[in-house]
Amino acid sequence: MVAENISSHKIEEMSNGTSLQINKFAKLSDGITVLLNYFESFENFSFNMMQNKTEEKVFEDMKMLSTMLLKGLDRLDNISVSMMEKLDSMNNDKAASKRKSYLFDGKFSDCEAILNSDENLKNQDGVYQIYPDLVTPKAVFCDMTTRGGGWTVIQKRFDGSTYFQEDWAGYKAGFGNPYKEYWLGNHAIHHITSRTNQVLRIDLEKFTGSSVYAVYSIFSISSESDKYKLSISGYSGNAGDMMIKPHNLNGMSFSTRNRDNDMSIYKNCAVVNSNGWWYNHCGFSGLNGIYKSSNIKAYNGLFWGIDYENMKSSRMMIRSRA
Ligand SMILES: [Ca+2]
Repeated sequence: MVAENISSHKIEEMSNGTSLQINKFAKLSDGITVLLNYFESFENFSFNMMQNKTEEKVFEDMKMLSTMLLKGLDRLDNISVSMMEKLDSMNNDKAASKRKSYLFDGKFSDCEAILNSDENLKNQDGVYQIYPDLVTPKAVFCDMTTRGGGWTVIQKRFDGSTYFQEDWAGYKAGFGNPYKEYWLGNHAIHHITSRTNQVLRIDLEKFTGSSVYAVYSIFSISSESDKYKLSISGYSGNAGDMMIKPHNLNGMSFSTRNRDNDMSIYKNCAVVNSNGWWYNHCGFSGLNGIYKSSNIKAYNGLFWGIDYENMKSSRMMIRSRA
């Protein structure tokens, strides 16, 4: 088919483009026009097919036509993914130039500051040293890849190798191993999130194989004297918003097994859920509980959702908001 060749040529042209210039949009819009013509040609084709043919022949042609249509849809899917990636990349470049990086006396305050100091570190995920409070060094895992990189990972779990049922002091200081599983520490998170406006990104991997994420465009926690109170809003993503709806954790204090700061007068949600987290009358998120080896529904595990589905892995990370 001529139409097919034209569109595949266009698609190749579009997905091979590496430049992020605005004029790329013109090409994408051309591509959509070509695709629309492509589908129109299918329609004409199917009409012509019906003329003067046996039932069997029509059936055969219809089969061929549906195969071609599916191929076309597949291509459309690829195009939209490639468009989204391009847009995303453009937005990230624009945002990166607006974000502030902090370097005091050679001390990087977070992963973003490290990435901003050396663009060769892009895509170099790994453990780096930062000074969240500008005084105390801390080893941290930096995600230098996801959506432009520069993410300071504040929580990472994937195999249950780290004990997470720590008390207030433990959650304050942080624990675990940044090469493996860990909690960065409320003291550090407070300092990073109070210095500049931060975005929180949560990546979750399910036991069923799918990966989902939740982004909150506003995220910070207050000081220890204010019980590391959570400020969170602006959800987007496909994991479902389990921090604000259906249980609002915005404005809630942090609780641990030895500090009951939740809104329930009957229980300490942190004890019920075997973790340290922000709670209202408990909630539908808790990523610091006891690691489970299946997607069992349990509220003392690593759960996200109104049915308490347990996750295979989780990563919480922050970066400044442009
Ligand atoms: Ca309580």
